[in-house]
Amino acid sequence: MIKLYAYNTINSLKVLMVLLETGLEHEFIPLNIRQGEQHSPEFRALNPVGKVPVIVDGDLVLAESNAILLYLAQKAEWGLGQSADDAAQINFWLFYQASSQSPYFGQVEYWSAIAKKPNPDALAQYKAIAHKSIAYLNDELEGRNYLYGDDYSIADIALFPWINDYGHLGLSLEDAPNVARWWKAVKARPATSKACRFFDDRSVFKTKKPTE
Ligand SMILES: N[C@@H](CCC(=O)N[C@@H](CS)C(=O)NCC(=O)O)C(=O)O
Repeated sequence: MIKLYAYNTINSLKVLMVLLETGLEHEFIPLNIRQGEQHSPEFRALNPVGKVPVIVDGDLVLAESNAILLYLAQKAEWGLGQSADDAAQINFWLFYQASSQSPYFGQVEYWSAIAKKPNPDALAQYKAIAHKSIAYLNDELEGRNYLYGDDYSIADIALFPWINDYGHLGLSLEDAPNVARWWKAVKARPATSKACRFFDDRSVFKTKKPTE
Protein backbone atom coordinates (compact mmCIF):
# COMPACT_ATOMS: atom_id res chain seq x y z
CA MET A 1 0.00 0.00 0.00
CA ILE A 2 1.45 3.36 -1.04
CA LYS A 3 1.46 6.00 1.71
CA LEU A 4 1.08 9.58 0.49
CA TYR A 5 2.11 12.34 2.91
CA ALA A 6 0.53 15.45 1.54
CA TYR A 7 -1.54 18.57 2.10
CA ASN A 8 -3.87 20.78 0.09
CA THR A 9 -1.17 22.00 -2.30
CA ILE A 10 -0.51 22.13 -6.02
CA ASN A 11 2.12 19.39 -5.88
CA SER A 12 0.05 17.13 -3.62
CA LEU A 13 -2.93 17.44 -5.98
CA LYS A 14 -0.86 16.12 -8.90
CA VAL A 15 0.04 12.95 -6.99
CA LEU A 16 -3.51 12.31 -5.81
CA MET A 17 -4.76 12.77 -9.39
CA VAL A 18 -2.39 10.03 -10.62
CA LEU A 19 -3.31 7.68 -7.76
CA LEU A 20 -7.01 8.10 -8.52
CA GLU A 21 -6.56 7.79 -12.30
CA THR A 22 -4.57 4.58 -11.95
CA GLY A 23 -6.50 3.06 -9.05
CA LEU A 24 -3.23 2.29 -7.23
CA GLU A 25 -4.04 1.40 -3.65
CA HIS A 26 -2.98 4.17 -1.29
CA GLU A 27 -3.39 5.76 2.10
CA PHE A 28 -3.50 9.55 2.32
CA ILE A 29 -1.69 10.90 5.38
CA PRO A 30 -2.44 14.61 5.82
CA LEU A 31 0.58 16.58 6.92
CA ASN A 32 -0.50 20.05 8.02
CA ILE A 33 2.21 22.33 6.64
CA ARG A 34 0.33 25.40 7.95
CA GLN A 35 0.88 24.08 11.46
CA GLY A 36 4.53 23.11 10.92
CA GLU A 37 4.05 19.33 10.87
CA GLN A 38 6.64 19.13 8.05
CA HIS A 39 9.33 20.02 10.61
CA SER A 40 8.75 17.00 12.87
CA PRO A 41 11.75 14.64 13.20
CA GLU A 42 9.59 11.76 11.92
CA PHE A 43 8.77 13.59 8.70
CA ARG A 44 12.29 15.02 8.29
CA ALA A 45 13.53 11.42 8.37
CA LEU A 46 11.45 10.85 5.23
CA ASN A 47 12.25 14.16 3.55
CA PRO A 48 15.10 16.19 5.06
CA VAL A 49 13.95 19.34 3.24
CA GLY A 50 10.56 19.15 5.00
CA LYS A 51 8.27 19.46 2.00
CA VAL A 52 5.24 17.56 0.74
CA PRO A 53 4.37 15.48 -1.19
CA VAL A 54 6.29 12.34 -0.19
CA ILE A 55 5.35 8.75 -0.92
CA VAL A 56 6.45 5.60 0.85
CA ASP A 57 6.06 2.36 -1.10
CA GLY A 58 7.69 -0.55 0.66
CA ASP A 59 11.36 0.40 1.02
CA LEU A 60 11.05 3.32 -1.37
CA VAL A 61 10.76 6.83 0.06
CA LEU A 62 10.33 9.45 -2.67
CA ALA A 63 9.85 13.23 -2.70
CA GLU A 64 9.53 15.71 -5.61
CA SER A 65 6.08 15.54 -7.14
CA ASN A 66 7.19 14.98 -10.73
CA ALA A 67 9.57 12.18 -9.72
CA ILE A 68 6.61 10.63 -7.89
CA LEU A 69 4.41 11.02 -10.99
CA LEU A 70 7.00 9.21 -13.07
CA TYR A 71 7.37 6.41 -10.52
CA LEU A 72 3.62 5.88 -10.20
CA ALA A 73 3.11 5.96 -13.98
CA GLN A 74 5.82 3.32 -14.45
CA LYS A 75 4.36 1.21 -11.65
CA ALA A 76 0.82 1.38 -13.04
CA GLU A 77 1.95 1.24 -16.69
CA TRP A 78 -0.27 4.22 -17.38
CA GLY A 79 0.16 7.81 -18.54
CA LEU A 80 3.60 7.57 -20.16
CA GLY A 81 2.66 6.90 -23.78
CA GLN A 82 3.42 3.77 -25.77
CA SER A 83 7.15 4.00 -26.49
CA ALA A 84 10.48 5.30 -25.19
CA ASP A 85 10.10 8.35 -27.48
CA ASP A 86 6.64 9.06 -26.02
CA ALA A 87 8.04 8.78 -22.50
CA ALA A 88 10.85 11.21 -23.42
CA GLN A 89 8.33 13.78 -24.71
CA ILE A 90 6.16 13.37 -21.62
CA ASN A 91 9.28 13.81 -19.51
CA PHE A 92 9.89 17.09 -21.34
CA TRP A 93 6.62 18.40 -19.89
CA LEU A 94 7.55 17.29 -16.36
CA PHE A 95 10.80 19.27 -16.62
CA TYR A 96 9.01 22.22 -18.22
CA GLN A 97 6.48 22.22 -15.39
CA ALA A 98 9.13 22.15 -12.66
CA SER A 99 11.44 24.72 -14.23
CA SER A 100 9.22 27.07 -16.25
CA GLN A 101 5.69 26.87 -14.88
CA SER A 102 5.92 26.25 -11.15
CA PRO A 103 8.52 28.91 -10.22
CA TYR A 104 6.69 31.72 -12.01
CA PHE A 105 3.13 30.80 -11.02
CA GLY A 106 4.51 30.39 -7.49
CA GLN A 107 5.82 33.96 -7.62
CA VAL A 108 2.43 35.21 -8.80
CA GLU A 109 0.86 33.52 -5.79
CA TYR A 110 3.51 34.94 -3.47
CA TRP A 111 3.15 38.56 -4.67
CA SER A 112 -0.63 38.43 -4.93
CA ALA A 113 -1.54 36.54 -1.75
CA ILE A 114 1.36 35.94 0.63
CA ALA A 115 3.87 38.83 0.65
CA LYS A 116 3.36 41.20 3.59
CA LYS A 117 4.64 44.21 1.60
CA PRO A 118 3.00 44.57 -1.82
CA ASN A 119 5.28 44.91 -4.83
CA PRO A 120 3.18 45.77 -7.90
CA ASP A 121 6.20 45.66 -10.24
CA ALA A 122 7.13 42.11 -9.19
CA LEU A 123 3.50 41.01 -9.43
CA ALA A 124 3.12 42.52 -12.92
CA GLN A 125 6.39 40.96 -14.07
CA TYR A 126 5.53 37.45 -12.87
CA LYS A 127 1.98 37.69 -14.21
CA ALA A 128 3.42 38.60 -17.62
CA ILE A 129 5.73 35.55 -17.51
CA ALA A 130 2.85 33.30 -16.40
CA HIS A 131 0.73 34.60 -19.29
CA LYS A 132 3.58 33.81 -21.71
CA SER A 133 3.61 30.26 -20.36
CA ILE A 134 -0.17 30.06 -20.87
CA ALA A 135 0.28 31.34 -24.46
CA TYR A 136 2.90 28.64 -25.08
CA LEU A 137 0.55 25.92 -23.80
CA ASN A 138 -2.17 27.38 -26.00
CA ASP A 139 0.04 26.98 -29.10
CA GLU A 140 0.98 23.44 -28.10
CA LEU A 141 -2.68 22.49 -27.61
CA GLU A 142 -3.75 23.78 -31.03
CA GLY A 143 -5.62 20.95 -32.78
CA ARG A 144 -5.02 18.43 -30.03
CA ASN A 145 -6.79 17.29 -26.90
CA TYR A 146 -3.81 16.67 -24.67
CA LEU A 147 -0.31 18.01 -24.21
CA TYR A 148 1.32 14.98 -25.78
CA GLY A 149 -0.07 12.36 -28.12
CA ASP A 150 -3.65 11.19 -28.34
CA ASP A 151 -3.99 10.11 -24.75
CA TYR A 152 -4.26 11.83 -21.40
CA SER A 153 -0.93 11.46 -19.61
CA ILE A 154 1.05 12.54 -16.57
CA ALA A 155 2.12 15.57 -18.66
CA ASP A 156 -1.46 16.88 -18.41
CA ILE A 157 -1.63 16.06 -14.71
CA ALA A 158 1.65 17.88 -13.96
CA LEU A 159 0.55 21.08 -15.68
CA PHE A 160 -3.09 21.12 -14.54
CA PRO A 161 -3.02 22.30 -10.89
CA TRP A 162 -1.42 25.73 -11.46
CA ILE A 163 -3.71 26.36 -14.45
CA ASN A 164 -6.66 25.32 -12.30
CA ASP A 165 -5.73 28.14 -9.92
CA TYR A 166 -5.67 30.83 -12.64
CA GLY A 167 -8.67 32.73 -11.22
CA HIS A 168 -7.30 32.80 -7.69
CA LEU A 169 -3.98 34.07 -9.12
CA GLY A 170 -5.65 36.87 -11.09
CA LEU A 171 -4.57 35.33 -14.40
CA SER A 172 -6.73 35.02 -17.51
CA LEU A 173 -7.40 32.26 -20.05
CA GLU A 174 -9.37 34.65 -22.27
CA ASP A 175 -6.65 34.76 -24.94
CA ALA A 176 -5.94 31.04 -24.58
CA PRO A 177 -9.06 29.15 -25.80
CA ASN A 178 -7.15 25.87 -26.29
CA VAL A 179 -5.93 26.00 -22.68
CA ALA A 180 -9.46 26.82 -21.45
CA ARG A 181 -10.86 23.82 -23.37
CA TRP A 182 -8.09 21.51 -22.08
CA TRP A 183 -8.49 22.80 -18.49
CA LYS A 184 -12.26 22.11 -18.59
CA ALA A 185 -11.71 18.61 -20.00
CA VAL A 186 -9.11 17.69 -17.37
CA LYS A 187 -11.24 19.19 -14.59
CA ALA A 188 -14.27 17.15 -15.73
CA ARG A 189 -12.45 13.83 -15.41
CA PRO A 190 -13.88 11.76 -12.54
CA ALA A 191 -10.43 11.28 -10.96
CA THR A 192 -9.71 15.02 -11.09
CA SER A 193 -13.01 16.05 -9.56
CA LYS A 194 -12.64 13.35 -6.89
CA ALA A 195 -9.13 14.63 -6.05
CA CYS A 196 -10.30 18.26 -5.85
CA ARG A 197 -13.34 17.29 -3.75
CA PHE A 198 -11.09 15.32 -1.39
CA PHE A 199 -9.30 18.54 -0.43
CA ASP A 200 -12.48 20.67 -0.41
CA ASP A 201 -14.39 18.28 1.86
CA ARG A 202 -11.91 17.79 4.69
CA SER A 203 -11.62 20.18 7.61
CA VAL A 204 -7.93 19.28 8.14
CA PHE A 205 -7.20 21.28 4.97
CA LYS A 206 -9.03 24.40 6.13
CA THR A 207 -6.20 25.87 8.24
CA LYS A 208 -5.65 29.42 7.09
CA LYS A 209 -2.38 30.65 5.65
CA PRO A 210 -0.36 32.77 8.14
CA THR A 211 -1.28 35.91 6.17
CA GLU A 212 -5.05 35.26 6.13
N1 LIG B 1 9.57 20.75 -6.02
C1 LIG B 1 8.80 20.17 -4.96
C2 LIG B 1 8.14 21.31 -4.19
C3 LIG B 1 7.49 20.84 -2.92
C4 LIG B 1 6.98 22.03 -2.13
O1 LIG B 1 7.39 23.18 -2.33
N2 LIG B 1 6.09 21.73 -1.17
C5 LIG B 1 5.52 22.80 -0.36
C6 LIG B 1 4.03 22.84 -0.54
S1 LIG B 1 3.60 22.98 -2.28
C7 LIG B 1 5.81 22.51 1.10
O2 LIG B 1 5.73 21.38 1.54
N3 LIG B 1 6.14 23.56 1.86
C8 LIG B 1 6.38 23.45 3.26
C9 LIG B 1 7.60 24.24 3.67
O3 LIG B 1 8.32 24.72 2.78
O4 LIG B 1 7.81 24.38 4.88
C10 LIG B 1 7.74 19.21 -5.54
O5 LIG B 1 7.42 19.34 -6.75
O6 LIG B 1 7.26 18.32 -4.84
